[in-house]
Amino acid sequence: MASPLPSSLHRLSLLSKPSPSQNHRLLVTPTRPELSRFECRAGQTGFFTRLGRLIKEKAKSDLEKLFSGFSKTRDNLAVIDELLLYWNLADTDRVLDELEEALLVSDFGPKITIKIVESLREDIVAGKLKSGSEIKEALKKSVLDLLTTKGSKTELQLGYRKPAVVMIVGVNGGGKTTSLGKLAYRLKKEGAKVLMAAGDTFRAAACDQLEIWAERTGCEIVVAEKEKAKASSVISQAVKRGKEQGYDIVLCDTSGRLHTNYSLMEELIACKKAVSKVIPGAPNEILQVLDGTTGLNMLPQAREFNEIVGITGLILTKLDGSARGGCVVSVVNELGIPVKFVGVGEGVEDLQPFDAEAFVNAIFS
Ligand SMILES: Nc1nc2c(ncn2[C@@H]2O[C@H](COP(=O)(O)OP(=O)(O)OP(=O)(O)O)[C@@H](O)[C@H]2O)c(=O)[nH]1
Ligand SMILES: [Mg+2]
Repeated sequence: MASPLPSSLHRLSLLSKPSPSQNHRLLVTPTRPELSRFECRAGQTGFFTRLGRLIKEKAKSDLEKLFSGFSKTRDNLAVIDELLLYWNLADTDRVLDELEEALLVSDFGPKITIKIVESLREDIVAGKLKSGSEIKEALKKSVLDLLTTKGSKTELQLGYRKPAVVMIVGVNGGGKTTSLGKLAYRLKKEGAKVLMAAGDTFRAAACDQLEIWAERTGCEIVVAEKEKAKASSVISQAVKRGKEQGYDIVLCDTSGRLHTNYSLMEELIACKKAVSKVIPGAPNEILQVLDGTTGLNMLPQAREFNEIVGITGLILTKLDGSARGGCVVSVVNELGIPVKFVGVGEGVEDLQPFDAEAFVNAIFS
């Protein structure tokens, strides 16, 4: 997929600043063992817990971004307000039919939609909901419940040992590299020492794209020296360096692959194994990037990736360009995997930690 800057600029940025780019660029070559040793210091648990919490808290003060990121979905669902404004009991069936339509159009999916609408109908018939505003509140609460019962661990779980390792996986063009860059920016801003691993060895330009993110965020990066190097080898070397040189977090990019391509899926298994060989128990997070514009079509790929490598969290991207934000609820409900971040734009600050309540308020104005 296209990188965030025109390719002419890649070269320019790399060539025009030889020393910084050489500084941050670590080639994967056979190296002598480094002198520095990894030691698990006390208090590291606290560091990662604090980091996860800080990122989440900061996001709460940035609700504006989330709110504008979901504007298209909110526009789709605005019809619900009009429906409920003049709601009366005699009109229930028609109003609920139209509400159902609005949820379906926003990709909540048939299963969730029926569940929500039928529970509203029951409460209306039982006299528990007596006004349009009560119905709206009940609707928001049922969406919130769906999100929080199955996908509650939305903070990054980085374990207790340094470096924590995060692998980013997904199909082609979903926004993996961009999300990795934005995540590095957030982590770095909170004081973490971040190392990037250019594990997309499949596409020649992929490494350049990640290098631009490394420069932009001031992170170091491990890249393959040779073309078509094994992804697992680059990732393994990066994790080794991360361990030896006291990094807090190693973020590993991987190449895009279709969930139906078994040999490429096997390569992912190899990457995961290579990480755990260096640090038993790692990777701490395997985050799957899902393209929000594909709506419910993302479900089969998410299911397959999860079965093969075990996904610990989801990053839903491009929600700013999508009116199908309801798919967030379906994905969480169907897979029971938490959404950890949402991408709401192409800028460096446009990766928002997912907060279920803020999401519900952003889609139902
Ligand atoms: N609007 C918008 N665009 C995004 C978002 N996330 C990524 N993109 C854009 O999507 C395009 C693809 O992003 P990449 O990060 O290259 O995707 P990838 O998954 O790494 O692609 P491959 O490595 O080719 O599989 C780029 O143009 C990004 O700028 C987002 O949240 N919102
Ligand atoms: Mg990529």
